[in-house]
Amino acid sequence: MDSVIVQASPSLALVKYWGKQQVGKNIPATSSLGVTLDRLVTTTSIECTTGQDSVTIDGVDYRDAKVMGYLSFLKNELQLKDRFIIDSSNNFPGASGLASSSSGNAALALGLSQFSKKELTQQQLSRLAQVGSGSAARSVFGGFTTMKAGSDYAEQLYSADFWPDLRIIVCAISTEKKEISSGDAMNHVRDSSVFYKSWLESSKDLFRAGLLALKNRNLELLGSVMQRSYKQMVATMLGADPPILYWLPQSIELVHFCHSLRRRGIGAWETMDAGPQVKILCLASELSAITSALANYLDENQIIVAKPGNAPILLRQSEFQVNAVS
Ligand code: 2P0
Repeated sequence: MDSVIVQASPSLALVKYWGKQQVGKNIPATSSLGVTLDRLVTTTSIECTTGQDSVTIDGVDYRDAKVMGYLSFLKNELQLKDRFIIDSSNNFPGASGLASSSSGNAALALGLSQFSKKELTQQQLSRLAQVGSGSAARSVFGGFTTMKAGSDYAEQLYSADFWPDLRIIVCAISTEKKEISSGDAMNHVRDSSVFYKSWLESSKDLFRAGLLALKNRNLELLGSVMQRSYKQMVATMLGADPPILYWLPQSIELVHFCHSLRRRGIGAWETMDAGPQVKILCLASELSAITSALANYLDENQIIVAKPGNAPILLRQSEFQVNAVS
């Protein structure tokens, strides 16, 4: 039977995509800057079947309207008549704010594209992935990426080796599935937040400042931009009606933890997304000081140290010609 196995890693936003110009294709209202994380991996196997399409994520049947709609879209775009058994698993908590939708949808787009006769460029693949999830457009690339406001694809800015001593500490505070998805939260914020318009304005400066900080590999500058980006994003949620709050007590504890390290001269720069998890950027030279201190708050298995990672890869395919992504 024809099958593929692909792996992709999530894209963490340093400057946030938060809001859509167009909902169906996830056209972003703000420009974002992302980094693909190496240690977090989604592995997706896809095989043809004579039965019905099925999708399993982390062992759970996921045949909901969003996932099946995206699958139909991909099959249509790739002119695939087959039916598929799709089984995806994350080596990190899914749907809890660790960007599993970015890696999951990028893996699905790459995997299914292998069944088509089309040779896709990475830009075409990014376009396909974005329809699944905005952030998935960035996950199609390794290293550092941008997805500009109004665009239907993301681009790579720098490869994974651009900043060798950058580390990203992922603090998995909770494994609970979040109550409201990122997409629903974005739409709710757009429709009801008193801060949404000013967020769209301020995010333009944040994107420009983030690009400059990254170009100069200036962590202090990048960290200060990240601070404003995630906190202003959260402010739009607090300004919605009813407000949305993803943070848990431990999220706030870790935000203060990072602030106090910085007061002591240690560069621990946190960011957060649509969930309670905290991610901390630092330099390799300060990693052990930060992780030792973190051990007072989290168990070892809640701390994942990542580096900038690579683009999705094809692990295995059988019985058909593979079209490489060029
Ligand atoms: C990001 N997030 O830039 C932002 C920051 C969360 C906060 O993209 O609706 O699953 O599928 O396009 O990509 C997570 O939302 O949302 C996300 P949809 P997605 O990474």
